Amino acid sequence: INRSHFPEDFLFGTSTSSVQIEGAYLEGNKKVLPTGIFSLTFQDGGNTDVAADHYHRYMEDIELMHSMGVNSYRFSIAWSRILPGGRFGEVNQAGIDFYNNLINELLKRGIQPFVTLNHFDIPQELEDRYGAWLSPQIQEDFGYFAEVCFKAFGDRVKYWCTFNEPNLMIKYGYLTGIFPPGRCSPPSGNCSAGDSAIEPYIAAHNVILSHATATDIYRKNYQANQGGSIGIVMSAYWYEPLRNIPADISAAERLLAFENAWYLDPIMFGDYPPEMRQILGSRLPIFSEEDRRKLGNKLDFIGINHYTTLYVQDCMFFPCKPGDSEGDTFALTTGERDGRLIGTPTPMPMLYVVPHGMQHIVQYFQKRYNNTVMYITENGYPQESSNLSEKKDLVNDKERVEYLKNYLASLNIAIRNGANVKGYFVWSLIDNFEWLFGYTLRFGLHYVDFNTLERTPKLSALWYKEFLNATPSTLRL
Ligand code: GCO
Repeated sequence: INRSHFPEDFLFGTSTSSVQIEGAYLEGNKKVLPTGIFSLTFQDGGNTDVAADHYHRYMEDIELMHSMGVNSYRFSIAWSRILPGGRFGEVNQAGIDFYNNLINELLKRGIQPFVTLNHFDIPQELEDRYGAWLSPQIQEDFGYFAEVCFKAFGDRVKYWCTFNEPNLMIKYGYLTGIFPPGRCSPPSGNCSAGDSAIEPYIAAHNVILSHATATDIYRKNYQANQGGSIGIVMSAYWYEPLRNIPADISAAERLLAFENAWYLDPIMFGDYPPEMRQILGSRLPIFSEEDRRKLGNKLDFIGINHYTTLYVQDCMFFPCKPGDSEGDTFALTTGERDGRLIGTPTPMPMLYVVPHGMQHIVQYFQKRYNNTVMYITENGYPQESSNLSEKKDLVNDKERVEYLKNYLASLNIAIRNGANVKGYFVWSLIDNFEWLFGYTLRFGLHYVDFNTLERTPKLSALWYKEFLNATPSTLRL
């Protein structure tokens, strides 16, 4: 499989996010990190103060992209670099300058910037002042931040993602409590905070309306002149029924609705999916008249972050152990049951190699959302890295090459079946800070030595270059 099997104007790129690569955490008038907790010390003693030092090495990183021959790059803008105080007032020129330089240098190499406005991080002040996503106040603040970015960068940026994986951000931040701000709600997690069990739904409600607010601003004031498009990125697993019985089949469908349609149905069709309302009743907020006017047909594309597939087991009709199901979904996921593995395990828990999941998740979105334009905004493979790991083994990442090849082949089938997919981004350009795993998992096409910060292409970077440089004529040779 290579580039020539995909449409000619297809975007091929790599993906990163600000917190995970930039470092320079207090430089350029930036305020202490995003919901501070992301600066916590992780198991290997790592934090995000330096990360991959991309803030100082972005020129070198652009060269890495250029030498692979990608035509686009997905990255995120740190809200706290642009508005360190989080609120109206001073726009931080140092932050604007950093992203301007990055964008200009990318364009000089023919690389299209594909920009995410929120990749989990927010200015701490918004959390301190009003509880961030729990307050409707954030809708206006997010709209303001988005507008500052459209104004400053929109003459050159043609692809905007409002949110990265809000489904995961809310689930981890407000349901299980393993991400900032660390709040949790029953039925998941052993928690005392947020015991109302409605916090995740309130926070998500505000995310959805924040997306709509930013999209309205873009469409009204910028899109006609700037000619770009705007969408949202979901963390999208594929799910397969564990047993071939109706209960498990509908559990898998229910879980997909709880994870994706939770956000995409209101944005596209104006209300939450019936599957959720049925279970949650009045715990699911209601959109007011005014909210409703903002919703419906509120995106130009869907971004899909896809890594893996899991089995799903019903817990509604065949109750699982208490606390076992995924939140309120009455569904239990697993990669392995009675010795039956869904795919090859990887060093990341619950990440199995199941290439055909790519085709299925894409076709699910194709069908449910009328074949709206889609981008695969992330797809990638983790390597374990301990103090004893050797660079020479880590750069020889054959498993990643196999993974990428097979997932791209599966994506290709979906496209041949009519799915309107227009681009694909590997997670990630370089090894970086992997949230809960710190620096112990590496997703990069390039190896980063976190002592010297030196970058080295892995086998997968060389493979991607070959994949991208193939033309029908080199193929025939
Ligand atoms: C995301 C992802 C990335 C991760 C990647 C590997 O939310 O977009 O969490 O930031 O690093 O998915 O887990």
